[in-house]
Amino acid sequence: MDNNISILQSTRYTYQPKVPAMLRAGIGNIQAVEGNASTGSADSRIKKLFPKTYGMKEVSFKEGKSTASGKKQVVGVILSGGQAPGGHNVIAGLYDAIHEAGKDNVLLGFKGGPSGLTDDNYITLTGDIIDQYRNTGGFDMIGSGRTKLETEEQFKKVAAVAEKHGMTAIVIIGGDDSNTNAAVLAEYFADHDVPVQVIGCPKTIDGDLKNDEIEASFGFDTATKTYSELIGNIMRDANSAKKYWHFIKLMGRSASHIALECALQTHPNVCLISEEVEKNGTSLESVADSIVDSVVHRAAMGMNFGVVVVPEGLIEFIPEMKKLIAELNDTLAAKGDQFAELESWEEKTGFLSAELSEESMNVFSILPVDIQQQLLMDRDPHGNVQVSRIETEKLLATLTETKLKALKAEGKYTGKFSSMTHFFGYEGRAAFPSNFDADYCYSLGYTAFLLIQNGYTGYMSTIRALDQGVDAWQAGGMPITKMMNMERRGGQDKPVIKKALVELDGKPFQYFAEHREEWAADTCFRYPGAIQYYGPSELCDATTITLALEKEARK
Ligand code: FBP
Repeated sequence: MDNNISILQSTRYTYQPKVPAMLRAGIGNIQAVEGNASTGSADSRIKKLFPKTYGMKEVSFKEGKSTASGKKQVVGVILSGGQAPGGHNVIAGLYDAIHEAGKDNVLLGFKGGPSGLTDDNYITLTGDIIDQYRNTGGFDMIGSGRTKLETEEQFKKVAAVAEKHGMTAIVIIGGDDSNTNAAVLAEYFADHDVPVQVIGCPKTIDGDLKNDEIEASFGFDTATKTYSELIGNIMRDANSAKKYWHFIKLMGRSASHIALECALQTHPNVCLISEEVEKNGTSLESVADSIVDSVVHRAAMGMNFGVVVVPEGLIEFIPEMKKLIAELNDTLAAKGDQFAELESWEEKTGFLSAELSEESMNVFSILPVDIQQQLLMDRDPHGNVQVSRIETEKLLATLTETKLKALKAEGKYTGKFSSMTHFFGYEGRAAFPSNFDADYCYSLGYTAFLLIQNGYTGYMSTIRALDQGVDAWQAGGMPITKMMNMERRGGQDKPVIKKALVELDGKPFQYFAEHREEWAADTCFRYPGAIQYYGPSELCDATTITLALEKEARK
């Protein structure tokens, strides 16, 4: 027995991911079928920026004699951005397809994300290495990083590295920003006659890389199941001790898909949905008031406990905070070096009051200093505010407490309020992938190779019909440019993949909206428990409630 390996880990090594029936025909018996030209983006600037890769045809695969090239393939792969359960299985599926197609084919794993490609930091992935990571979480096989590939110098370096290794293709496993990198690199290569194809795979626990072709990004299933287990445990504790209000912030940088799915799984007393807050133009004060209403209401029924779920991106959707953050982003993008040289906090706030609008400075001034400082922390390389480091859950717990004290002084509230704050984020990103993510990811990796073998570039690997059984899943590819629009990043308009936010007229939100009052007033907590990997299919292979409700809506 190897004491360094848990029983679950060694058992998961031998799990055989289930793949769609069409992929079981074997690599020589899978045919690419081209569909319509993709002309997704409404912004004409995308077409201009991607003259070589805009408007390419959609691709699907079906059983039939392959017409793909039999040339030797040397493929480089990177994991990019935040960890998401299943990344190792994408690489395993890619590896197995590559070696099924030709024993001389090679898979190189570039370490630490996109910078591994520019710095030529790689390992050759062998069967022995792959077997140590099958069906495991994390990205530790080759690591990950957030370097943005955008300069000509970087593209030239990648082209030189590719030439040195005789590479035929690069697979970028990442979220919206990383797949934007993939699209930009594919366009550069096509424009400069660099004979290297670029294929993306849709990763992110956030669930916001979603559209007609990408029904779910991988990792969302496992991460939401992990958080839901933890929330359920806290609910049971709260319902036992009956003395705390738990404020739980959940990861998900912009969109509230994670919070919504976890709410559907667990039925918290309050769950804020950022997209609704933005639509209603709800101020920070009013968000806190809505929580206070719930606390007061439950206290009146003798329940001085409860659970509040807060999406980590909320802060960017509250109108006055959104304006403040946009101004801070522009200021830091233009004068970040100057700002960094200021030593004292007084100097920094003085500098900001000269740069920000009066309205934003007023908002900034009333925030607790911790939150002010968190709002000023470095942006990530893609210009995003690091919302995982902003303690919104503490801000809301503090505001709630302050308001309750005032109500108590006026004799309008007689309950007891004691809060606990939690942040669940990193706990879910490297969990053992659920069977769904293990199967989905393996198929995505396998399909990425089919796209390479059939000569495509600038495509994302897709697996569709995810709400049906694995047998019926459909493998294909979609030009990445179809998913792009222009957004303001780092003070400039940039082409990026459009983030899919929670649709307020969509079935998952509607279901939540219909039930939240009942969940607020009563104790309807639901306890999903831990992810099950072995046992009856209805227990182990169930996907998210979000996917199930979206399926219902399509009927
Ligand atoms: P990706 O978009 O790269 O998948 O990452 C998403 C995420 O997990 C967010 O939910 C979170 O806000 C962020 O990464 C945290 O980033 P970091 O790992 O750099 O702390």
